[in-house]
Amino acid sequence: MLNTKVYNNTIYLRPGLSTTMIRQSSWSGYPDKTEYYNNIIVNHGSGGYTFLGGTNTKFDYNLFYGNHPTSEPADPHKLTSDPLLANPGTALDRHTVDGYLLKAGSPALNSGVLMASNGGKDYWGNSVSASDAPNRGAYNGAGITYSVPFLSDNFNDGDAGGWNVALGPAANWTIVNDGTPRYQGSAPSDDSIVTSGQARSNISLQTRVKSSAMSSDGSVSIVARYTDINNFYRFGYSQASGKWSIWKKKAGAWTLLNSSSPFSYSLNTEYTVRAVLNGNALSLQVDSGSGFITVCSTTDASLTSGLVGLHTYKSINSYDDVIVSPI
Ligand SMILES: [Ca+2]
Ligand SMILES: [Ca+2]
Repeated sequence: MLNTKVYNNTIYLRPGLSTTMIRQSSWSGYPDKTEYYNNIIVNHGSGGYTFLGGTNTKFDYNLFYGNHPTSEPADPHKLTSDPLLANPGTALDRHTVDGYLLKAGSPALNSGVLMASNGGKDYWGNSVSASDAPNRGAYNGAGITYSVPFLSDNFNDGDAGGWNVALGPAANWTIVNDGTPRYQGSAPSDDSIVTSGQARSNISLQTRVKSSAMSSDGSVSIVARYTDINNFYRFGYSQASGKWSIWKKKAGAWTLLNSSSPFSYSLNTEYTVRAVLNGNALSLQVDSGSGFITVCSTTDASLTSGLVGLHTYKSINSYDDVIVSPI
């Protein structure tokens, strides 16, 4: 391969990984004159660079941040300051990459080198000028001043990438469409949980939920601080009690922590619910149509960190617009 240009990528390696950052190898001969421009390479792991027999490789105007292995290449216009990625490490799939936007004040803004025939658009559809210096990295818009959630999924890409079935048959979970794609848990007679994200402590977990069937002892819930199927908090509505409740499952044992007053929950009606976990303060909020009201709250200190999840027990529920935000 001759004269390849690799430019305006954002590469992120999370802590604990040793994945090679860039590797050249022989594909019926080693590459010659490969040039890397305007890339952001964040290395919080221990991955290095391997060029083997590649020749005339050039790096310029790249930003290298985090760990700097001895194999990291020289670069005449290298930056090593924090690129201020919005919330890196939060992508579920290629449609949930806003964590790689640049925050206002990023040193990567407008500090790249102009590339000929750059295609005119970045990954998000922002324009890329044919005459002005671009950003470094894959994002070419202005620095953002809002915060990007830890996790945000509307399932509108038709898949549930980033979600893992933790309990029950995988076939219980499918994307359905009622005008917008939603993620449905169908467990009319059993128990199912899917989880996503990274272990976190203090969060707001919000989703829209709609039940199409629920047995007399069924429930619909969202889950937080999940470490395994025996340890998590559950926030949801139980048909048996007719109330919203917060439960704890600790070392496999269920504890009902608190419940709301009786609630008239309707099938085929969408509710927007939110669990807020702040230290040992736990609350469950439901959107009344004119703002969220806290229907149930409690304190418990026994589970401190974990994933988020969706829980369906003896019911059929679809979830949409899952948003996990820092608080
Ligand atoms: Ca998806
Ligand atoms: Ca949707």
